Amino acid sequence: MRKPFVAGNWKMNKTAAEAATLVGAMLPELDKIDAVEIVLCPPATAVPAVSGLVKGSKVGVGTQNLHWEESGAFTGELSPAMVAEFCGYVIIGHSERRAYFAETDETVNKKVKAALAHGLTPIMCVGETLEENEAGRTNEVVVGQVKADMAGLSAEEAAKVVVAYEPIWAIGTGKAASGDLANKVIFETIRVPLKEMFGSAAAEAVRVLYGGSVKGSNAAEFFGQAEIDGALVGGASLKAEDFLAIVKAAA
Ligand code: G2H
Repeated sequence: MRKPFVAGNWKMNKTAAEAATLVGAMLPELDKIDAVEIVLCPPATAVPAVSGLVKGSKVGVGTQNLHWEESGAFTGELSPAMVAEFCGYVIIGHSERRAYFAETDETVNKKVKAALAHGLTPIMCVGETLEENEAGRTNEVVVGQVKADMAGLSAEEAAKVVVAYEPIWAIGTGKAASGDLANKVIFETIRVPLKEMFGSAAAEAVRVLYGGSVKGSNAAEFFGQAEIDGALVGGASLKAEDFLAIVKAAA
């Protein structure tokens, strides 16, 4: 049995002060929910504040990126140890980073390995563009990402990765994939390749999330699917009542 997992990706929203207000509004309710692993991923400047506020609760914290090197002349970057000082999780390879910040499967793979080496749980994002989807290339693209992004991991390491399937055409557009379709894509392009790469036990242990316009009103449709273990939530994670509704639907 895989424990349901819901992460809020706040993207570039909320100052540290605003983050504290949001956490204050939802933490008491979130902390009552034992059945779901809950993670908040604020922007880096709000991470210390959020991490301090959730201390002693069941809620975890993650950053939205990290660099694979230990230290050095990498202006603007965060090392794995810097992230691990405050967080247990890190989002890696989000489609916005791939599209706007030149993230590639090679850098995603380095970041996943660096995160695991520092005891961080990677929330590794994959997904096809609208163009690839319409050209019937979804399976080829997502299988390629899974294989390249998780290349060289041991089965034990692979089992710790949380994979988020985010069809790019569904991100922030209000146009979510249907639960049935997301389930089918996840089985064919994530679960099956993971089994080939790492064996059944590891493949069955990996939590796979759906991401892309998840809301309180459609969350249950995704969480009712056999292959979907939770959600990576963007826009709806910025309001306490919306995020709570999604986490409750996963419980
Ligand atoms: C996809 C998702 C969170 P949203 O990017 O990663 O965002 O829920 O706003 O579509």
